[in-house]
Amino acid sequence: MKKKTFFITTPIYYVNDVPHIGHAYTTIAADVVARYKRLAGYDVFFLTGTDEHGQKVQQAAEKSNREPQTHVDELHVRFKELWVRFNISNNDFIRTTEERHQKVVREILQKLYDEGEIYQKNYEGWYCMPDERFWTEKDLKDGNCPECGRKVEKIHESNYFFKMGQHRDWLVDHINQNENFIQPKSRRNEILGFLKQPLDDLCISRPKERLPWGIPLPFDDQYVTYVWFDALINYISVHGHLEQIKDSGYWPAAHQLIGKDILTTHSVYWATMLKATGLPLPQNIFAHGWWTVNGQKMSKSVGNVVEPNHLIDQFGVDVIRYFLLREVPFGQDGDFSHKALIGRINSDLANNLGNLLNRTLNMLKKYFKGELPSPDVSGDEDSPLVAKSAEVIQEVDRLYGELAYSKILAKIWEFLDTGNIYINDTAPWNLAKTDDGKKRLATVLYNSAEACRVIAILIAPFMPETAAKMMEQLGIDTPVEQQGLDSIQKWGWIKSGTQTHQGPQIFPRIEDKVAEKILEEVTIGGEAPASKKKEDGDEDGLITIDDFMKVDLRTAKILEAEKIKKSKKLIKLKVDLGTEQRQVLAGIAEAYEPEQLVGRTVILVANLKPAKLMGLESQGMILAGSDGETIILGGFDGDLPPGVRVK
Ligand code: ME8
Repeated sequence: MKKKTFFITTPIYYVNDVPHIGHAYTTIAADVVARYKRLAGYDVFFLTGTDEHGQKVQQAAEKSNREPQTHVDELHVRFKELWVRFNISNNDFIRTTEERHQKVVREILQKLYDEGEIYQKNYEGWYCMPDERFWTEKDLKDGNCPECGRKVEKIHESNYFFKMGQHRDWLVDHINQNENFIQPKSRRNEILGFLKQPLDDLCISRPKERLPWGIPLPFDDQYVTYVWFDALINYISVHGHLEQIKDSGYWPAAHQLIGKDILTTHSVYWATMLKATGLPLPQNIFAHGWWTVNGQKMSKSVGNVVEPNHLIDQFGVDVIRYFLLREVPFGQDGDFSHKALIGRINSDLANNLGNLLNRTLNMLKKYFKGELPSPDVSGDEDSPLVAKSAEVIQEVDRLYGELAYSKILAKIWEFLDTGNIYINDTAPWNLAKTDDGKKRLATVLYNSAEACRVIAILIAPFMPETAAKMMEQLGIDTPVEQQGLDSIQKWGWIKSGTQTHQGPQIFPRIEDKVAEKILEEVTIGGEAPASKKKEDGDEDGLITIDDFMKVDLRTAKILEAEKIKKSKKLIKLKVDLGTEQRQVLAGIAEAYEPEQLVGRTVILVANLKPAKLMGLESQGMILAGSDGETIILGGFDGDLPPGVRVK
């Protein structure tokens, strides 16, 4: 029988961006569903990729003296590599500069042009250069771009327009009739609110003289295609020519996952483009929430962009995959903090998950030399365990329909608790004391091992490496993918006689001291210094003199210095800035004694937002150099009064 198909997508990310946890979030979320549906027997197509045209790419390429194509060929790899590290199981990776994509964009443009859905007109209006978007006077917010708040420019241009406005009533009906088309509900209402206003036609061209880096319009080579019109088509160009899309079996998509920032382009531009092209709309567009870091917006200028490679190095892939989807209900905004991450590792992963597997394997080793016994003697405690398994499996399946990741994990953890309670209630250590008890013990440990296997299958979409490790320790050679969801529909798949091997703890606890150290480091060093990016999003890492001058560096004289009791690294300083005194916490306690510091003149970042470290406010940061071992304060080889600007 032909398998049912299932197509799921992420946005295609701007190739200029350095991938961060926001991008990873959407991609991991899509990956989890793709993996689950494969386990359920679907023929899954999971697509991600990069958005490679447009002004920002052109400008960045110019700055680095390269052809745009060379530039994007190099940059897109950062996304590909990160997805490999995150075990993302995408079936394809589309790039908008590929010919397979461009030809479908041209095909659609030509079709819409021939059918009168695209027309040319003179346009006068406001243009936001960074966002590459046109706005009308009424759209502007305080005279600036309503989307990003930056300055707009008045533009007079002849351009091509897609007759988007005529589709408004139809689109409103479609949204009303298809409850799942836009999720969550709050976002759906937002779009319905937006569609109460008249809908403008969409400018889909940019004159080549202003912006050559794009797909030329097939009917006028003086223009290139607007980057969004080009990019959205990736979701279907991956399936081939227009005629092939319907036959591919993968369109319409089951889910298109996006962040809330790009909801309008997907639920309005994309929907009307599809309608005009004669293709069905995706079944679901899910706009998830926004991640902040320690309560702050992730920003290149603040330098708090969380760099996923760094997190993977420190905590492992599965921990990050788990945390991102467990911590925040999908659809709501979330805050990333190392503290919350460590909390989840210790409570959910080390205590609950690790504990059930360890206890089970430990007792199998102790009482049965690691060999799984036959379950011959059933008892009162068995049926609640088996019943809970069935309930959880069913509920998890239902929750996948809602993309309720956090609830899915909570549900799986309910079963974990049931497993741990089962062991407590049956008390295998007591059963082991008598011959009769030993027969019952065999059943209890068989069931515990089967519970571990069911859990491994259920968590596999979220934590594929962990699931594989669990299977290995349980002595099961059949890969999770081959066992599939079918294998957990009926209790008792695992075979008696299987030789289990207790291995190292799959999630060791992060001890308090280690946790404290990690937290201290991230507070002092910023969440991920390596990921600092320029405000304008360029990847060359160079800043202008104006950027540099934004940092207000001043000479500061240390008046007082004192160690902070609970911290190995921090020293509390009182510094004189000439016009005022400040309290500054510096991570230099391992290198300097307080008495060595008093009287020195150091360099202070005077316009840094105050931060709280160990409950104390730090009103600035002093500069020091470190090779990882030695820390040496920056200073001057002569005397300067406090408060002098350093540049
Ligand atoms: O918009 N929190 O690409 P993009 C959560 N190329 N998700 C975040 C996030 C955050 N702080 N930051 C980014 C584009 N994302 C276009 C898309 S699609 C045809 C074209 C995720 O690189 C989220 O999925 O700016 C968001 O929608 C996407 O990255 C934006 O990626």
